[in-house]
Amino acid sequence: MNSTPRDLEDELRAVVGPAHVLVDGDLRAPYETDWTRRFTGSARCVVRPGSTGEVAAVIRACAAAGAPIVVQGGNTGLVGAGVPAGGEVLVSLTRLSRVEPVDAVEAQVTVEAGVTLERLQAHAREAGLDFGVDLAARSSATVGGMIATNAGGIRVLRHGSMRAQVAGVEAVLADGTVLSRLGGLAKDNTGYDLTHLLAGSEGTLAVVTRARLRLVPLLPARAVALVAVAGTDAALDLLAAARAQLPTLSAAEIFYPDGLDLVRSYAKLPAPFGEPAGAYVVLECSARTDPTDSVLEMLSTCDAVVDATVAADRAGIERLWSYREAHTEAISAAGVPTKLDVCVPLGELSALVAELPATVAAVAPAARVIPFGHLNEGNLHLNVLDTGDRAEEVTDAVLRLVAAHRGTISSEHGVGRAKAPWLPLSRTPEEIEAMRRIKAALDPAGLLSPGVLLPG
Ligand code: 2HG
Ligand code: ZN
Repeated sequence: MNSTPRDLEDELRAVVGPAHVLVDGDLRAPYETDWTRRFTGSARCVVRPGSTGEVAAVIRACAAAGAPIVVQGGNTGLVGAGVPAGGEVLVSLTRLSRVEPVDAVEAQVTVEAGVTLERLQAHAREAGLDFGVDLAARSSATVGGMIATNAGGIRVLRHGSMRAQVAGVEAVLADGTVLSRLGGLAKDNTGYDLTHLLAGSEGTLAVVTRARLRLVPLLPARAVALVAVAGTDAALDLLAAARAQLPTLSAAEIFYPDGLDLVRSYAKLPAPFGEPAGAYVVLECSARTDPTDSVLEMLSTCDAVVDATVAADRAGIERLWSYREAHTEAISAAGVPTKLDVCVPLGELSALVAELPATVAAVAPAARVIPFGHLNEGNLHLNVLDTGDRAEEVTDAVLRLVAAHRGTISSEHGVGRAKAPWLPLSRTPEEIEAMRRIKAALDPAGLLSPGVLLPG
């Protein structure tokens, strides 16, 4: 027989201490709504374990009570996977915040799941190394959440996404079993790669509690160019020139005039150029020695460049990046956006961008779509504002358009609750069935993140 709610909360208090079981609505509230204010639901309670052993005991207690669980890191997710749909026990991992010393010979480090990206970066840099993934939410996003979503960000071009950085994990299964694989061997062909299966599983298969992460060389000399171009096709010509001529290229990002307007009024930034342009590209090169000359040479020979400004000092670099990185906050300040994080082959990018306004207008005439994102991967963040009560219709129309352009409905934010109904646009019935069988094998009672990823 299932325990009563009272029994479970008492058991959880016995595991983590009374101060770390939040039942009161006011205390739960910050955990119950996502950063965009788009997803919200009440948790049965919030539990804050402080160690892997406590996570395992919490999960065992929930499993015995038949209580569903949702796991949360820094609550910076954008697809509703880290907030409750209603009634789950919310397991917050922010107290798992220990970092081990950097292993400089292996260029690896073991950290707990609740460590923020910013802290991981600082820790690696103190040891003369760096972490290969970087993204705008670095001050809050946590390692566990970044593994669960297989986060991407602005350096995928150089180092790949989160999965590529993870050499091993420690994780708790739905019955409380702890899997530990933190040895970090460079080559290990001993069967199924459970680590990489958990990367991108969005909390549906296990709870990641620690990770062994690869580190990359620290490249302190940077040069950033903000480039005005005529439109998406010209941006792709610039990307091709940058890829061919700049071996130190570490980021290539794109945004458009509507996004620039929002960012300028939100962040009080001046117009970057005398004349408005059709699109804007941020290029960054990172190296041991100043890469500015090679950036300037590439820009001076590329016909796609209409205007450009280059910075190599810290303040200038931050200023140029802020035109791109402030998009998320500027858009949220203007309303609650429907966020569609998609990826198409680069050859389809221009057509997708051109067709978006009419596709959105056909189902939500008042809506406006603000595209921006990671040019190198063809990964656009389509943020749609003013959808009114038509968010679902907009999502459907845009994701079908993306699929028609041979794209994927999620590029780096995950599927979550937001896009689970549309998973069949990106995965075959056979693939979805295989995923269901994996889920059923590892979480037969369906307690971990119900409603996330797999369509209902
Ligand atoms: C980024 O690239 C993030 O800045 C957030 O992935 C994207 O806000 C978004 O839609
Ligand atoms: Zn992104």
